[in-house]
Formats: sequence, structure tokens, C-alpha cells
Amino acid sequence: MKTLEEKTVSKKAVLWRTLISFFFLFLFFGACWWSWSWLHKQPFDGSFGQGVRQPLRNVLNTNEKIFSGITFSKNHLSKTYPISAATKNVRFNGGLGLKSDFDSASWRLNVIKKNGDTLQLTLDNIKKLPRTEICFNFKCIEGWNQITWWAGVKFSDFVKAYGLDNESSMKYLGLSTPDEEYYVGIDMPSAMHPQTILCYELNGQPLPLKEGYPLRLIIPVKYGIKHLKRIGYMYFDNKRPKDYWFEQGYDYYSGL
Ligand SMILES: Nc1nc2c(c(=O)[nH]1)N[C@H]1C(S)=C(S)[C@@H](COP(=O)(O)O)O[C@H]1N2
Ligand SMILES: [Mo]
Repeated sequence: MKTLEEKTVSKKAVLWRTLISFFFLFLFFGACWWSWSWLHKQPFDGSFGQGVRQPLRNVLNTNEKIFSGITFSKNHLSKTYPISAATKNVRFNGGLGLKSDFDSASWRLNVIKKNGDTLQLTLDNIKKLPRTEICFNFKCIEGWNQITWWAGVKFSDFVKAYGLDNESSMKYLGLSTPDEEYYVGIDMPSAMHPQTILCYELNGQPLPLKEGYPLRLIIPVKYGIKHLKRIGYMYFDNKRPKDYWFEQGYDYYSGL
């Protein structure tokens, strides 16, 4: 068996080592303090809201570059579940842009085209397109998730049916509620993903008002914040459309 070797060290050597240790400790504290104050001198990135400090935004943008390349593909599908697994009591979360005095009779989906024209579509115009269902695990950044069952038309089928090929060749899709209180921007590959739907049914019934009647976005490759309820306007851009939670400092991409 090995025994520990004992060594006699002079008091001077102990003192010296102690001093060196303290020197590095204070150097470390100094570096922390310096980086913290540097970060707090950096500008905010939010154009409307305050957003986050620019260096932190750069980190989010870099993550987007990495993960949109690695985990995203139109052939990579979110896991689906049997309809029997879907919850009956769907959670309500986020009521921005869902005014109680909403007049469903005058509602139209306004699709703002590249040439400036606006298509004004009724729910029937959308319901006549091929119906698609999806049952998947809906995830909110707040930490909860639930298996939910939705139906509507694939966004990619909608694009084909209404001749929006030029529009869908742009980099982003922008959506907002009729009152423009809530708005999101979505990268076009995610919008065109085969599981992304313009949704008008929940659990085989018309969407309840709280869940975004008459039409909402369901986009399983993204966190809940991007699933805009009650779409009033749809537009297309090569720049990032404005996005409510981005302005509060959240990740723009918000991919899963
Ligand atoms: N119009 C509108 N859509 C919205 C929100 C909102 O506040 N307003 N919140 C988002 C968030 S954070 C989540 S988690 C989901 C919740 O959808 P649910 O209420 O159908 O569960 O809606 C998203 N869409
Ligand atoms: Mo959310």
C-alpha cells in the first residue's frame, strides 16, 4: 500500500503560495466585474420594446444559425401521437389580441401580397382546401406542455392554392391579430414545414374563441409563442417581421 509522502515546507513558502492564490482569486473577481460592467454598457437590440443587450442577442442569433442547420429539415417531423392521447382540457395561455368584443362575421384573413394587393379570405375559403390533422406535444417556454389535437390546412397547401409562390420565396412570414396587438415573425422554411397548419379546429370542434377562433397558426417545430391565435394579417418579407416576444428579449427563432 502506498502512503502519502510527508514534506516539510517552510513558513515562507506557505505564505508565498497563499499570496499567489489570492492574486489569482482577485484577478478572477476583477475579470467578472469588468465583463459585467462591459455588458451593461452595451446597447439594447429591441427596436420597439427594449429587448436584450446586443452581445446576448448575438449569442441567440448564433444558436439559430447552428440549430436551423442541424436540427431543422422539412423531412424531420415532430413526434405525433394518437388522437386518444390528446387532452380534453386544453390550457388557455396568452390573451393578447383576443378582444372579447370580436365580431366574427366581419372577420377576414388579410393576405398582403408582394405587389401590394390584399387577398381578403373568409373561413369558408380556407376550409374548402384539403384538411390536415395533427396531434402533437405543444410546448410553451414557461415550461408546460400538453398533447393536443388540431386540424386545418397545411400552410404549404394554402400557398399553392392561393398562388403565393412569389411570396413564399421570401425569407419570412409575418402574422398579426386583427387588432395588431400580438404579432410574430417566422422563417419561411418553418412556415412551409409539412406540419405547419392554418388551424380552425381543436378536438374535432371549431376553435374556441380563447384558442384563437376563427383561425390560428399551429407550428409544431416552434415553441408556443409562435402559434399566433386569431390571424388577422399575413405578410411576407426578406427582413425579420416584428415579433412581440422578440421585442421583450426572447429568441426570434424559438425552434424546437
Ligand atoms: N393572439 C395571441 N396568440 C398567442 C398568444 C397571445 O398572447 N395572443 N400567446 C402565445 C403563447 S405564449 C402560447 S403558449 C400559446 C397558447 O395557446 P393556447 O392558449 O391555445 O394553449 O398561444 C400563443 N399565441
Ligand atoms: Mo407560451
